[in-house]
Amino acid sequence: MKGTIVKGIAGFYYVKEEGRDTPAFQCKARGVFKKDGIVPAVGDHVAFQLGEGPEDDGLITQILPRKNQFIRPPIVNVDCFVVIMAAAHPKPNLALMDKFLVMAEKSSTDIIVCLNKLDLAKGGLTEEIQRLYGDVYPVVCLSAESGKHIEELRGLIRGKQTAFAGPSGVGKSTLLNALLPSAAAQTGDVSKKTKRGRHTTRHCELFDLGDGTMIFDTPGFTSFEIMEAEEDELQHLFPEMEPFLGACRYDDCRHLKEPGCMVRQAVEEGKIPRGRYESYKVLLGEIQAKNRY
Ligand SMILES: Nc1nc2c(ncn2[C@@H]2O[C@H](COP(=O)(O)OP(=O)(O)OP(=O)(O)O)[C@@H](O)[C@H]2O)c(=O)[nH]1
Ligand SMILES: [Mg+2]
Ligand SMILES: [Zn+2]
Repeated sequence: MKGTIVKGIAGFYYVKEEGRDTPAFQCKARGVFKKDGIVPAVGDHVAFQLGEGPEDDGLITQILPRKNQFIRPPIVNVDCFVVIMAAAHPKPNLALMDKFLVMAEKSSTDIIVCLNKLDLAKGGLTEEIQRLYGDVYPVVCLSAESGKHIEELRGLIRGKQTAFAGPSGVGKSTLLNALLPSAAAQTGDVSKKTKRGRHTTRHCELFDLGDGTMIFDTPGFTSFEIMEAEEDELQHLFPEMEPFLGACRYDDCRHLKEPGCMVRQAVEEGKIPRGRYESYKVLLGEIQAKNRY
């Protein structure tokens, strides 16, 4: 039988059979993977056998090759990232948004930019998000709480194993519940004092919306892994820079202060949003600082 790991608790893995609306089977994974250094993870596509009796555990016999994998949170096979920020509470952090987008680009997934808490959006924010990202990514502005525009998102993630990325409190679990009420994922308010989320979601779980659409609920990504990008790779993780690459005077141009830089010229001419270019510079600085150690 073929299926997908949707949850892992204390040495047991819960495997949902492919294309069936039956509950997940409780399975063990025997030593075979340990010797290859592979730990089964939520999102894994596996081959498994049922136990002999109805009370017996199943057995995972094979883990199919992974498309990508993440450490924090420990999930694999992400087809699509919905990078989420809130219009307020917590207030939007575009630099962080760009960091998540770079991580998603590096793992070669589809990408959707999502502004949640549309009901709290003030003057010009949605236009600003559209201006910054609309040329390279699908942008959805919605309210998970009222359900406004969530069908637009549902259409974009159909058939994909999708992860929501974004800081605590932006509404990842609320959005999952809006798309799939039976998920009944726990949500938490945003602290009045620190204006931050409370890290409500503690475990990774994958929910089945039918039609091959699956959504991970996760505790949120740490931006740590992003810095595994190489210095000269970063420029390729900003799709709007791509048309201008290779035309700079110097082959190894980092698009900072070098003369004859076509990327900087494109920024001056308004062909690349300045905010995105500023994020590129910040991330490049972080990568360079890391490489110095
Ligand atoms: N006003 C408003 N509040 C929302 C909306 N969506 C979510 N919230 C609220 O935002 C708070 C945080 O939502 P969660 O879904 O727990 O956020 P999360 O991103 O899953 O947070 P972590 O699990 O901590 O990473 C909750 O109080 C929600 O009710 C929305 O569209 N509008
Ligand atoms: Mg959550
Ligand atoms: Zn350049």
